[in-house]
Amino acid sequence: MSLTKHAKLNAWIEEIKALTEPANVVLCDGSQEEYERLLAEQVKSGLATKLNQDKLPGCYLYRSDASDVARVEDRTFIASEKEIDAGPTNNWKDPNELREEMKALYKGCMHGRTMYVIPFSMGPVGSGIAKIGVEITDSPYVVLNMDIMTRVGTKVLEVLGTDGEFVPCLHSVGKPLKEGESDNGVWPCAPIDKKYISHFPETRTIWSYGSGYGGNALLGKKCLALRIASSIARKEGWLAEHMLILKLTSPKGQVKYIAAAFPSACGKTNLAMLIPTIPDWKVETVGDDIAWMKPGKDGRLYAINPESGFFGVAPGTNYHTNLNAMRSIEKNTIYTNVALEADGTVWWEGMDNPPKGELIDWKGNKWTYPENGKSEAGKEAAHPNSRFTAPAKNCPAIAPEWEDPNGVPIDAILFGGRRPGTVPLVHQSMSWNHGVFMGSIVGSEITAAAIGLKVGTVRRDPFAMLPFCGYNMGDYFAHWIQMGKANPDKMPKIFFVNWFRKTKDGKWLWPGYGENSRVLKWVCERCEGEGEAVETAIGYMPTMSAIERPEGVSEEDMKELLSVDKEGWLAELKDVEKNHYPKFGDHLPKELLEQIKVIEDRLSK
Ligand code: O2Y
Ligand code: MN
Repeated sequence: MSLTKHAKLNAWIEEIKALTEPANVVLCDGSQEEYERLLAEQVKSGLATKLNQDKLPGCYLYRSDASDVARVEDRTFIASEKEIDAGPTNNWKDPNELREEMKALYKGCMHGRTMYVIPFSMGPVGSGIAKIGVEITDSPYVVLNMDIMTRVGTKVLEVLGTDGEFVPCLHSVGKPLKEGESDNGVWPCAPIDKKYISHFPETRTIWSYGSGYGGNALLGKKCLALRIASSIARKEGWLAEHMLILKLTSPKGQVKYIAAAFPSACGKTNLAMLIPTIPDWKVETVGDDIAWMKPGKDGRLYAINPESGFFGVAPGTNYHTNLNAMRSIEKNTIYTNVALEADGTVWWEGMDNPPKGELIDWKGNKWTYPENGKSEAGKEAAHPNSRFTAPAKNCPAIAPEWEDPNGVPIDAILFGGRRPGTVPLVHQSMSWNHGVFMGSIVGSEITAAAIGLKVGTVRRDPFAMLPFCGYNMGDYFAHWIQMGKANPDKMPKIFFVNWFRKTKDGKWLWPGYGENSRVLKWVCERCEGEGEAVETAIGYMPTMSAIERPEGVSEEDMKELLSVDKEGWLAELKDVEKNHYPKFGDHLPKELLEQIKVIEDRLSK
């Protein structure tokens, strides 16, 4: 009997069933009963641990295989028909060859397992901005996490109707079970050279094999909401971005919405949940990772958070760095690869207090807190990429309109990175194209020679989209430029922020965290046509009195934070011109090269 009313979906389910040969097939309804039943099965099988239900109600812990702990960029492919359409920054494979290669792996890969069919919506169900996906997976962990991170179930099928569009997302852990075999409490996955995270932009399909972890397996997130959606957005005239969304309310009650893109390790989740230090300002969260922004009838960009949960990094999260995240993960949360306390609570490096006693680390071994309080690299109790999956509605600062199907109108876009030198605390672009230039040069300075780059050089991550752009990044820049053409006056203002500026002797110049609200206040004022600013060679910058100094920041510090480092910028522009832009060849829009010239000229005056 057919599982749904949608003929194409039914045919796809049958095709995958015949290919992967599961023991049985379940259509997920997204109900609480289904979620709890699955969790109970997972605890029974030894794959999940029920945490202390008095202290962490509804919370569970998973430990993954040691080889399956993060996104695998080397094994992530954009299989466009033409190689040039994947561009210089993606791994390309011929789609037909890749399909054959993967079909051989998928053949019989679900033996002994249940094949789950998960209809999900990225964005509020039925929203004009939302997209529907269907993930077929043999991983109950994926079903549970998708339940938190996306809107799953019957309502999605109703919107899909008999012929609605959906993105087929196929996933298998790549570990078929022999007759009578079970996982025996061990996280199933395939070896690294058998892992594939594949995207077929022309057919809008996703095939993932061999990993059960995070972005490799929860296919709504990076695969659909960024790689496939960015390619769709280019064709349809909107933007699918790796951006948080914030709502700010001034003491006068004026509301501004800000989207912001930062490379990893720049405190994106902390900014998304910031608690302001400036009196009577309110900051609320709309999203912490992804923004889909579409022009509305009035020409403004309206953004939705396509997700419904947070998949955040645990280490470093504490009541000081991110109170709202800590509150969000006190209930109904799935923890992955954090350490377990004897009382059934969790611990990770960078928590507020040392552990209460001996722990079980993320590998399942006994672990004792080192006397100097510092975990040795590679011997942490919690894996550095350990995660929490928590419902967004748990967040005390979630904005009431975070599920508005129409989205929220974006007033400002921020770009940023970890830049100890050159880049000031904040500067505002002079035009849309100047803002696109800012996005295109985003990056963080290399602090350890771990990745084969020289310490002190900038590792560029344009728009924080390097691993997530589903097509040629030169064309992506051009798409951004194009987006500014229809209604230039209605587009968000663009800013570049840098919370990570240091003195020459290595002292932080800016305290960051809640104090960043001072910079956000200036951004809001600029959007109102207010906020004292001076025009400089690199853009508009706040005057010395425009941003009130936080405690501990001297006038000298502030001067340095708000100065234009002429030599540094000239070197930056040279680096962009010589080492960054040439990668994009003739797909690089001329408007970006023009920006280099214009800024160079202004600096040389
Ligand atoms: O390691 C993973 O699989 C997750 S990566 C991730 C998760 C949440 C938000 N952002 C990211 C990212 O890599 O940008
Ligand atoms: Mn992210």
